[in-house]
Amino acid sequence: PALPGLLYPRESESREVKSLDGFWDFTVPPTNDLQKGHREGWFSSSLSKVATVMQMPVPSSYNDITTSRALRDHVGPVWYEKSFFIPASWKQKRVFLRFGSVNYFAQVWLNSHLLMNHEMGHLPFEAEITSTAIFGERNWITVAVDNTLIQTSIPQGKIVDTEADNGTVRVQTYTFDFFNYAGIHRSVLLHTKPRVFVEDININIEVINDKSIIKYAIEIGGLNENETPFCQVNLLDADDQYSIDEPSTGTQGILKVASPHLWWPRSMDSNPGYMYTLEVTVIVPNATELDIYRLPIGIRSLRWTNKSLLINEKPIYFRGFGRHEDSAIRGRGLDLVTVARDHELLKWVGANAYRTSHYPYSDEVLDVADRLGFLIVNECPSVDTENFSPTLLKRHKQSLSELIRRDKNRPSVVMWSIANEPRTQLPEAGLYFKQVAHHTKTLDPTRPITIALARGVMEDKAGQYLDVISFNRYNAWYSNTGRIDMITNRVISEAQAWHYKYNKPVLMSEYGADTMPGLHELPEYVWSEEYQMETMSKHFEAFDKLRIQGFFIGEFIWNFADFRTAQTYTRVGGNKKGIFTRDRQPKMVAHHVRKRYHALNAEQ
Ligand code: GCB
Repeated sequence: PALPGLLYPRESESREVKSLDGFWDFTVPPTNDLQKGHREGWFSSSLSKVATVMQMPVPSSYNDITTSRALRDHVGPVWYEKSFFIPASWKQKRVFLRFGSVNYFAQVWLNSHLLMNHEMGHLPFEAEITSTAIFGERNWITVAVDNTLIQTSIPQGKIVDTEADNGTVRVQTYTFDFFNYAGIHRSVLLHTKPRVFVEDININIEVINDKSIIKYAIEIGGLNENETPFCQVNLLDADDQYSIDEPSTGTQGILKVASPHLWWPRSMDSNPGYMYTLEVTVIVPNATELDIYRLPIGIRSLRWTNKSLLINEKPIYFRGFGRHEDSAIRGRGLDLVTVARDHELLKWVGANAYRTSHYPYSDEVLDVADRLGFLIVNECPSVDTENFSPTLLKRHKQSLSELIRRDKNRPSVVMWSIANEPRTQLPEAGLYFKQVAHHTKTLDPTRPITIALARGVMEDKAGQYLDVISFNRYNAWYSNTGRIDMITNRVISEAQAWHYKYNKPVLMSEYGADTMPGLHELPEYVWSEEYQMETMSKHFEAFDKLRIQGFFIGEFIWNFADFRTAQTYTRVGGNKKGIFTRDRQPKMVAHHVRKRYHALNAEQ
C-alpha cells in the first residue's frame, strides 16, 4: 500500500509556511558516553542548561564548519535545538512540522514530547503538531541526529573499533567513496493546513495527437464521518491563465487539454520544461474554510521499448552527468547558490540530463530540473548493496516508497534508479532485486527502472528485472590505467554485450578520470587535464559508433563536479573526476564536453 501523502508545503490562500532555518543550538555528547543525551533526557529542558552548545546553521552538514577533526569524523548522535513561536492566530489551523532531510536517523521532540522518528537520509518527513504545539507562546524542538550506518541501513556501512593512541576509537567504514555528511541537511518548515485538506494528488497524463488527458485522484485528509467534500480541479498555464473551459469536480476525474504546450526536455523545444499548475480546491459543506493547493505539473508522455525511451513519442538521447549534492563547507546541506550555479553550468555545457547519484536530491533541485527541462534519473540511496537480508530489503523498499511518494508527479523524472553498483553477481541478488523491482513497479508502472550496474555482464543477476540497463565502467582508470587505446572497443563491446544479454536499451551511467586542475602533461598521463580530455574523446568515439546501432540511449560523465570523499590515498582532496572543480569552475575538458553536447543538441 502507498504511504500517506506528503505534498511539498506551498503557501496559498489557505496555507501558511514559516521557516525554522537559521542558527540552532548544537552539541555533541562525549565520545566515551555517546548515549549521555538520551540517558539524561536532553530533550526535556533547554540544551544549553545541560551541555555546552554552539550555534550550528540549518540547513547544512555539521562536518566541515568547525576546525574540529573530532566533529568532522564524529560517529553517533549529535543534538540540535531551536525555540520559536507559534502565532496565536494559528489556533484554528492544523500545524505540521516538516524536515526536508536529516542524515541519517532523526528523533524529533516537540516541547519535550517525542514527536517522530525517521530513518533514511535525503527524504522528507513530517508530523502534525496541532495537539502538542503551544499557540501564542514559545515552543521548542529538539532533534537527535545519528549518522551511524550499519549493514541494514540504506546505504550500508560498518562500525569498527580501532586502537588509537588514547584508547579504542569507533570508526565508521563504508565502501562507497562520497563522504558520509550528516546533520539537518534541508529546510525545516512549519506549515498550516485547514481542518479538511488536500492530502495527496496523483496524476497520470496521456498525450494523444494534439490532445492531452490528465487523470487525477485527490486524497483528502481530516474528514469527519459522513462528510462529503466538494473538490474542484483547474489547470493554469505558465502565464497563470486557465487552460480548460470548466474546472473538473470530484476527487477523481479527467481534464482534457486541447493543444497543450508539452513538457519537452532541453534542446527538443524552444521553451523546454513548460509547466502548468494544477489548482485543487476542497470545500466541505459547513466548513468555514476551504483548502487550495497548487501543484506544478508538466504535460508529457513517456514510453519505452527494448531499444529506446520516448518522450512525446520522440526517442531521447541522454547527455549528462552523475552528480552529488556537495559543496565546500556546507557539505550536503541545501545551498540555493550552488543549486543555481550548477544548473547554469549544466545549461552552459549543453547537458539535457543528470542522475541524482547516489540518493534523492532536494525538492528545490528537482523544481529547477522540472522548469528547465532536465531529464532526471532519480536514484534511491542504496549504494554498493551487499549482505542482502530481509531487514535490508524492507528498508530498501521503504526508500523507494518515500521517493516515489515525493516525486511521482514530476515531469523531469523519467526513470527510477533502484541502486548503484550493487553486488549483482551474488546468488541472492537475483531474488532481492526481483522484489525491489516489483515493489517499484507496483508503486509506479509509468516509469522505467534501472540500476547502475558495475559487475560483469555474464555474472549479473539483476538486469532481467530492469527496463533499462545502465553500466558504470572505468576503462583506462581503475582498469588498464594509462591505456587510453583500450577504451573505445571495450566500451562498444560491453554495451553490445548488455544489449544482447537482456534485449533492453543500454546507457553508460559512469565513466571518467580523476584530474588535478592545472596539471598538464603531453603525452597525456594519469591525473593530468590532457588525460581527462583523451579519456572523454575515446568514449565519445565509442558512443558515436553505438548510437547508430539503435539501442544505446545515453552517456553520463562521472562527475559533474569534484566532491568530498572519505580519506584515502587514491583521492587528492576528494574525488576529482569532475569536469568542474568543487567551486564550480571549468577544467579544460569542460570546453571539450561542451562542444559535443551542443553538437548533439543541434542534431535534434
Ligand atoms: C563508482 C561509483 C562512484 C564513485 C566512482 C569513482 O563506480 O559509483 O560513486 O565515485 O566510481 O570515482 O570511484
